Amino acid sequence: MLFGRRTKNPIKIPAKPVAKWAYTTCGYCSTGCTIEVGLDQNGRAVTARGLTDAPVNRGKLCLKGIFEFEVFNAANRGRAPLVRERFFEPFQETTWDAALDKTASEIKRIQTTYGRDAFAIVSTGQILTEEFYTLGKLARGVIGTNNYDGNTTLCMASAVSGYKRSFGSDGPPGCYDDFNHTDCLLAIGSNLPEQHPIIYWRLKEARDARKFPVIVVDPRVTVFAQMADMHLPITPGTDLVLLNSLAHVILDEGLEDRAYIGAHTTGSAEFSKLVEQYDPVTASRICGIDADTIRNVARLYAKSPAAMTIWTMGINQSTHGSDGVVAINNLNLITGNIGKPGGTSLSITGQCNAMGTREFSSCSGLPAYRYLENETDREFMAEYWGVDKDFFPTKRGLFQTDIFPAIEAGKIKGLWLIATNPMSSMPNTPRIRKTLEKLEFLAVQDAYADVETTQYAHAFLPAALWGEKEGVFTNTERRVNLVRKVMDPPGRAKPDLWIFNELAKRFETGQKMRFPETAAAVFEEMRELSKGRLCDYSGMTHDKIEQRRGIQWPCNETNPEGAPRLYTDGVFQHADGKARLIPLPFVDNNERPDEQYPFWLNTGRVVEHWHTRTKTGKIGNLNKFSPTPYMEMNPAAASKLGIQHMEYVRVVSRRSDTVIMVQLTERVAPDAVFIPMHFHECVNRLVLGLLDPYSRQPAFKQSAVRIEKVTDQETAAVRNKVVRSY
Ligand SMILES: Nc1nc2c(c(=O)[nH]1)N[C@H]1C(S)=C(S)[C@@H](COP(=O)(O)OP(=O)(O)OC[C@H]3O[C@@H](n4cnc5c(=O)[nH]c(N)nc54)[C@H](O)[C@@H]3O)O[C@H]1N2
Ligand SMILES: Nc1nc2c(c(=O)[nH]1)N[C@H]1C(S)=C(S)[C@@H](COP(=O)(O)OP(=O)(O)OC[C@H]3O[C@@H](n4cnc5c(=O)[nH]c(N)nc54)[C@H](O)[C@@H]3O)O[C@H]1N2
Ligand code: SF4
Ligand SMILES: [Mo]
Repeated sequence: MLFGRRTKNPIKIPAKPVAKWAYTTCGYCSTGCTIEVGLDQNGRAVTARGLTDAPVNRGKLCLKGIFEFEVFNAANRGRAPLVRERFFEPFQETTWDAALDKTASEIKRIQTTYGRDAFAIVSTGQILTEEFYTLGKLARGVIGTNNYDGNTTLCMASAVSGYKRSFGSDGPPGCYDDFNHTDCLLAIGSNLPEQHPIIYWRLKEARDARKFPVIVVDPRVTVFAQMADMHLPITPGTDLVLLNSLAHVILDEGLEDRAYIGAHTTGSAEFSKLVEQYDPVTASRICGIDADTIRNVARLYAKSPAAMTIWTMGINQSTHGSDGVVAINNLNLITGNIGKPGGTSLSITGQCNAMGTREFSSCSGLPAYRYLENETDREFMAEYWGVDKDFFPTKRGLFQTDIFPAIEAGKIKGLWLIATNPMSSMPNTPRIRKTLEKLEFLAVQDAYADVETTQYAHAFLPAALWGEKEGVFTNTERRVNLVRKVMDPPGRAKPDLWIFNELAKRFETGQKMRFPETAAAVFEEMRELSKGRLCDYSGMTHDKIEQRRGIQWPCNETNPEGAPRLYTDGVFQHADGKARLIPLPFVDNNERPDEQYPFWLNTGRVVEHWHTRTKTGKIGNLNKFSPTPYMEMNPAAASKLGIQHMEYVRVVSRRSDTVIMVQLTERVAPDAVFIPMHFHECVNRLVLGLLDPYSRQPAFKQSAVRIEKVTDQETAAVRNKVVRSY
């Protein structure tokens, strides 16, 4: 292929020797793109392309998807199980039998000595749904600890909690096709072009065709804010005030959908009374958006025949995360914008299978949106799995963010981490280090042997990655898509499903229960027990999913091809079939900038990197665009402190400090800085992470810091390279 200067030194990309294209689904973000991996004659992955007839991505991929096939040969993959007696000793390579025997016997020892809940399990949003379901069966039916959760508490917990409070169930009601029908799009705390590039492309195509207004609410001038019709640079952590005020204007000016409110909601009187207090002038003093803009946006939204809201971590990762989600739902309920084309509350999910864990992992309850608190659900699952129903706890246990303090307090003595790296991703790294040191036993099950959490592990279980195993992922719009096996795992690494099954065999009840070996057989169980539930998979099979290039649940006899939207009939999942309008008073409880710590610290992502960089840090074509940590700082603020572009500075919070390179940019306000989350021993040393009272999700986006000049620039540069590069 030839590019650019055709006559003088053209850039030549040699054709790749592809013998076979293999179908699979991207393992990074929740967009859910279908990928074809090109294999050469020796079965080596040499290239990738987006599948043209895939309904989500229509032939497109973002740069992470394009280079994803390189993870198969990346450095430091886990190839052999490792064990050791104490975490400061060197690891010994061992057999799978020995590593699994040790893990099982440590689980039993800890549970016998300290009680069943003294052993905790924290999983992820990044393994296959069949694996989630099997892990749930193992955790709930065999091991029987109630301290079982996922990293989704850092990510989607507020969305889940908000959907449950408003609609009576989790489950995003909208889809990407809503962009093709909407007349107004409000995007809150989401940087779609960098974090979900292909969803953004879908939005852009729809907007180019129909020219509807896009309003972006974000304290930072993101790429998304730059393409918006209106950018609302909100004061950090005050979205709830803005949303209450939008509702105030709508009700005050009689722009609400009375008929919809009357037929499909309860609680409107209490709700109206609360939002009366949030007139635009009062609200503007708190949220920093002027009163006229609030009125303008409220009118625009309410007068649009169909209006929708999307949001991501700017809402969820806040002390008002769950309330923020409910407030978005309130806005859409009072304007009749739920379940109709272009009118919806669509939470943009994060990890490739954050939805799969919500549907089937049993982290917060039992499979297919069943609850531990519900006797009928407990009976059904106990019978289905062949366990005693009284073996199940009667309410959910600790969230991830409460499991770590429980370790600190000595209540939890053993931990099993599956596909998550809390050493880098949890707030307050120094405290997490101290916490992990206290464990009597830590098992780390990860695809990479150099994941930071192994520093404290007693057993390392090397796992197969995406594309080295088979099963399904569910994306943001409830579309279930298939990951086909493209490649064998390296060395002796094994699929997570195999590891769960082998561990189950080491427990008495596990030997009696059914633990099918293949993902297709596990999928049969999921189909069966989801029949008649909201997340109904009963009309799907692996082959049908591949043929259709993904199917949106519910998929059953009524909807054999799946359904694009939920709640189209206005019947919700609360017992009375109505949605709740919930009054949400704003309580200002964040750590705020003050004289000692005068800057807001905001954190998030860049397009090239994935979370803690275990994957993208080793892929040359991604890492080279963003090789070192950096901090965005406003030039006006920097000049006051005498700080130059590209200089190293020390950033200090009440927790700890870090040394980092400064990038001067007006993307951030003079009283704010932004640091990407991707680098180890970096931003999460500083973050406080206060928890939302409903979802227990940390406020990663709001902390206070001060910035100090560093005189010895050379040492800072060397240290930076040693600690944070691969
Ligand atoms: N390239 C890449 N893509 C990813 C990921 C990745 O690591 N890399 N991770 C995936 C995952 S798991 C997730 S959860 C998603 C996250 O996707 P996003 O949520 O879109 O990404 P973030 O950068 O974390 O945060 C989004 C925005 O929230 C803004 N924000 C901060 N504070 C506030 C506030 O108080 N109010 C408002 N309204 N906005 C605020 C930030 O300025 C930021 O621009 O991305 C997914 N996609
Ligand atoms: N400051 C700050 N911190 C944040 C955030 C933020 O915005 N700001 N965002 C939070 C959010 S939204 C999220 S989702 C978390 C993410 O935080 P983590 O989940 O801790 O981050 P990852 O790097 O994605 O870790 C996943 C691990 O799973 C491994 N892995 C990948 N695939 C497989 C597999 O198939 N099997 C196994 N066994 N292992 C596998 C990878 O190698 C990697 O080590 O970070 C949170 N932390
Ligand atoms: S947009 Fe997300 S799912 Fe699609 S290729 Fe990029 S990382 Fe993969
Ligand atoms: Mo996330």
